[in-house]
Amino acid sequence: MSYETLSDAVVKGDINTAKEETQKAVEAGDNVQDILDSGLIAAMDIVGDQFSQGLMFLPQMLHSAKTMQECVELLKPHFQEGGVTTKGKVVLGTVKGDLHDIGKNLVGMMLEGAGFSVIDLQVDVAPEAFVAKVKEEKAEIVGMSALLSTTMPAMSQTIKALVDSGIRDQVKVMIGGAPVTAKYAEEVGADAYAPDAGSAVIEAKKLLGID
Ligand code: B1M
Repeated sequence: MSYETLSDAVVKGDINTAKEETQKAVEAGDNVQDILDSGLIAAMDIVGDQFSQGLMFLPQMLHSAKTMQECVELLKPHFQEGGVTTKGKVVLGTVKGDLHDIGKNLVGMMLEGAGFSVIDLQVDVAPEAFVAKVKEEKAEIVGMSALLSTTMPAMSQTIKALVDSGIRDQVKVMIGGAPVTAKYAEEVGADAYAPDAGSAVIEAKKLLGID
């Protein structure tokens, strides 16, 4: 199925049409991952390009983001495989200085759907806040998201904070976000990098030795 109307609606920030199109696709039995990838994420790429070219400004970008988030809410129940959360605890957040949360939310949703327990610290999360939550929850994984090249260093600062607090060897670190690469993950000493939400689940399972 083509998701042009859906994509267009997200780019324009037309929440009603976007939600209608998402609902239609769900009811038609479309694959949820396809709706997400070809409809919603594709729209965000267009938004990003238009913003870079000066064809779109911050308020419109925000409106598109809100539209996408409302559509993702409609897809959410379809990501859940079951309510049991037994695979492990993940403390998740977008790093300090960074307010982008759509990708992080998708990662959290997919992890929960796969049976992980997710503690979401939301956005602009300071290194100390990650450390404190990992300690408090005895989490097995800490997941960090960054969408800005200027906030990527906060990932390495958070890893350093884990080392300084003496718990680095008790928790696995996974990082991701559009500007993040596997090479960067290696450089900063993360245990895993995932390019998208689906891969984040695969990597989280690998980190904990789950098949
Ligand atoms: Co911003 N923004 N933004 N923005 N924004 C980008 C990222 C940008 C690339 C746009 C552009 O210029 N082309 C650019 C960054 C350039 C750079 O540094 N490389 C940019 C900029 C510059 C800015 C501001 C600085 C603009 C300004 O103020 N002048 C500002 C910064 C604010 C801040 O954070 N301090 C800003 C603000 C905003 C909004 C608030 C308006 C809004 C965010 C709303 C929100 O998130 N609630 C926004 C948006 C929407 C975008 C774009 C258009 C879309 C981001 C998105 O949601 N993508 C974005 C352009 C783009 O990415 N194409 C852009 C969809 C999402 C599903 O993908 O987040 O990549 P993504 O997540 C993926 C993977 O990366 C991965 O899985 C996800 C799902 O598959 N993943 C992980 C993500 N986290 C992971 C963690 C993991 C594993 C995988 O493990 C833990």
